[in-house]
Amino acid sequence: PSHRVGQSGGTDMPSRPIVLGFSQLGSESDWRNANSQSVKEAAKEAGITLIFDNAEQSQRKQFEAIRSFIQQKVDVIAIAPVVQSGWEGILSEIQEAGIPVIIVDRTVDTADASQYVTLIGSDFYEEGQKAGKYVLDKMAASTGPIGIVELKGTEGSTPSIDRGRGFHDTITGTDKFVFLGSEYADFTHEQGKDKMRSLLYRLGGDIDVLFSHNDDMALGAIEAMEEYGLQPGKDIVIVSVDGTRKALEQLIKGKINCVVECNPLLGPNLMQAVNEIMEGRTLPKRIVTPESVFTEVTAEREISSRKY
Ligand code: GYE
Repeated sequence: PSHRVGQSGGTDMPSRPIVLGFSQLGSESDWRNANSQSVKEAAKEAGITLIFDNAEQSQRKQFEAIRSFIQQKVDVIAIAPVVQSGWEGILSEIQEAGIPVIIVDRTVDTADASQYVTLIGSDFYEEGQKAGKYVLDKMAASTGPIGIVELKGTEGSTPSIDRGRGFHDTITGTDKFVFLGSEYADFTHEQGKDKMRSLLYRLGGDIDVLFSHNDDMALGAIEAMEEYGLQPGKDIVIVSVDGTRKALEQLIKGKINCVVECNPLLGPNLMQAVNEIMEGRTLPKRIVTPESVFTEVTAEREISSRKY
């Protein structure tokens, strides 16, 4: 309601391009790079001037970028937040400057929902549930005990918290599954490999299932398993999230068993929201992206049209 509206809205006003400041949290994964690319392309297409900042997984750097957007008097600020806590102060600073905020991808756990206009992103809890359901089905014939390990993403980030909860809520209650261990691996290939290596060292042949919170970590884990002398996808069932081209390739090869899709192409949705805010329209508080699940059977069909 208190938003600055319509530099480009009035009919006799000379229109200048809308300026959007986007604080991207990092470049840790293929998903993230596809997301950044999508935002840049969509801005160009919409004729919106984009000021893009990559915070390299640092919340402090996100605050610095946002303060510079405020100084530059951008029209709208979009934030893809690295972790979900600690945003209230900076969101108040933006609010005082009268600049509308769009949260993209991950969420912020502010108590005051008026601190942002809308949140555009996926339902990570549901993604975790989908991963859990796959494991239940895949292991239906086995009597257990089935040992599960988890490669978690960034500590305190919404996708890691919610995917973990969705997965655990789906699996628990069935006592044939045993959670053997989990490690944070920051959503990167490198750490996925490192942390899988230590899980294997610690637990070895007791591991039957890996739930990886993203594809990059799963790809790293595959390398660690092969070095250890195990066959990924056979000796250890692997379920991952995102649906990048590289992961779908491994799915076709049978080294990953299931990939739950998370759609990074949020650019067009974001630009539409920016335009609507500038036109003074009211937006829904939450814009959720529809997504599916890929297995060996469906990966082949999907991969031909994959852009990332
Ligand atoms: O799954 C992961 C990335 O926030 C949904 O972040 C995003 C996640 C995505 O690093 O690959």
